[in-house]
Amino acid sequence: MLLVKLGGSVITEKTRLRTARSAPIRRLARELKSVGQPLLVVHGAGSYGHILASRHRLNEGDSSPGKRSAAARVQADVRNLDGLVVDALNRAGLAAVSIPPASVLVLDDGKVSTADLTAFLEFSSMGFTPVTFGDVVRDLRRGVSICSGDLMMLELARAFRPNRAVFAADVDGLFTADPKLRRSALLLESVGPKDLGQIEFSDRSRTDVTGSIEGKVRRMFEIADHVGECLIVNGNVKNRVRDALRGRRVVGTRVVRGP
Ligand code: IP8
Repeated sequence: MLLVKLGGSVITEKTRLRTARSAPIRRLARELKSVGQPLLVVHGAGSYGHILASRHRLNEGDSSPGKRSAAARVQADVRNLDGLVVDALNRAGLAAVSIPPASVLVLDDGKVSTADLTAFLEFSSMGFTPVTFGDVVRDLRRGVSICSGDLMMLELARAFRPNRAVFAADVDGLFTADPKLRRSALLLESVGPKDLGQIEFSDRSRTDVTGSIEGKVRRMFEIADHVGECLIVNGNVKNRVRDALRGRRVVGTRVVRGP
């Protein structure tokens, strides 16, 4: 079993509301098909989720009517993006089925309270490719909150112990600083908790309601605990996701488990 997350910045124009990047979605769908192994696919929300979720502070609880409509709007938007991804995967021949987090998981103050992953197990054992994504979900304390695709990666990694988890990002991997801001930033071949000190995290990703890059990297350390290998690679480079999933040596960052 292989686990892959298609990052929101690869499959959408992150700063343009509800704008999908159709060509990369189609290419990645073909790459995933060509891997030829059972897959669990997760994707980010990109501009279908983060812009409105951050504008309406959907991660901070309270269920005023305004917030409720915004939550419903964002939930509908991420489903529209998911429809595009699932459609591309089906056209590529993967028999993709969508399993929205809001239907199978409840949070409590942002942490998982209950998760029923039976649908993933059963669809997967029939040869389907389950697809899930960052979503607006119920939260016992906050009313609703945001479940990131990364949290779904962790839940699936824990439950299925895949051989490999691959994160498709819009850069080559994790750098010592933001490579889009600093030309001297160096790509880290491997990163573990003890390396965090040498990374300069910028707060450029303010619209990212699911947290900072540092928080995402910390989540990856948790994921690395449950998988054979955990990698961040550039999803914009043709065949890199395919090769990484196949276990070939590719440019990227290997995330190693914590102590
Ligand atoms: O893009 C965020 O998921 P992510 C989900 O995986 C929403 O962090 C609704 C903003």
